[in-house]
Amino acid sequence: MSPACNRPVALTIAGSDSSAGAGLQADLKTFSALGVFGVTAVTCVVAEVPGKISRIDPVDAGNVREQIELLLGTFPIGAIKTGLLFSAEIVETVALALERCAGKIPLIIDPVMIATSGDALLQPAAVASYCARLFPRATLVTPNLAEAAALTGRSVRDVGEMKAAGNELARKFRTRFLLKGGHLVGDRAIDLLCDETVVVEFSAPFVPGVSTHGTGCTYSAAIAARLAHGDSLEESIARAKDFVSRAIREYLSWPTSSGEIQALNHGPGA
Ligand code: PXL
Repeated sequence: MSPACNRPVALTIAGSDSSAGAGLQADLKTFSALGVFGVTAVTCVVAEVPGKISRIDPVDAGNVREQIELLLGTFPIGAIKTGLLFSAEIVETVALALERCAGKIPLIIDPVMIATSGDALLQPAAVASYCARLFPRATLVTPNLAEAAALTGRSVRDVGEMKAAGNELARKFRTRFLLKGGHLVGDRAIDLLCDETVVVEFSAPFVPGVSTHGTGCTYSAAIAARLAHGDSLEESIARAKDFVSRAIREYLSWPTSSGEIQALNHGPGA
């Protein structure tokens, strides 16, 4: 007889990254490394390698909905994260499919809009759907600086501007926002957890010169994994920050004829 299996389960609703450093592949690796069984609802398929996105194809919205409904009806899901949702139609579909678990399962929204390479990943019309349908439902929303600037229409280029933008977003959508300042110049990577008035800072030494492709996906997946284990939100963010910092610090690298390729190290070591 097999022993009782009591791993927490987390669901990622995200796109596939063929190079596997970001997207649902990063989420699954993160879930596994943190002792969580990951299940996936695939929203789109991205043909890419580091630094180059060559094609994105959405999955039919009806199929996205069916994946989510089947999973929610079958597994004891302890936390959900969303990554790249690609279009307004898929954002609306995800919001509808998650209605049955509103308020019952923690929901982390990583509002993926632009890749680290600068390529657009989200159709512009989808931003309004995020604001109307998904942010108000979230336990936490995790924009990077470019996404926070796009959502507020403000410049967000230092810690003071991060605080102002974070408090404004939290007030507007009545939920908490984690603004990720990893792209700020400095010797610390600083993130701010903001509600309407209060700000909690999380920081780690900045690691220069490493490709950060997939850090946002990995970070939000790690937060979801810790929430699925039952940690508080602040504890989950602190442990997720440690996990992503280590994945950057102990990055993987391959020499090729066209230069070095790097990827995050979701562990374990060699
Ligand atoms: O890192 C953002 C991101 C998220 N999801 C998918 C991606 C990327 C970046 O390339 O491909 C599927």
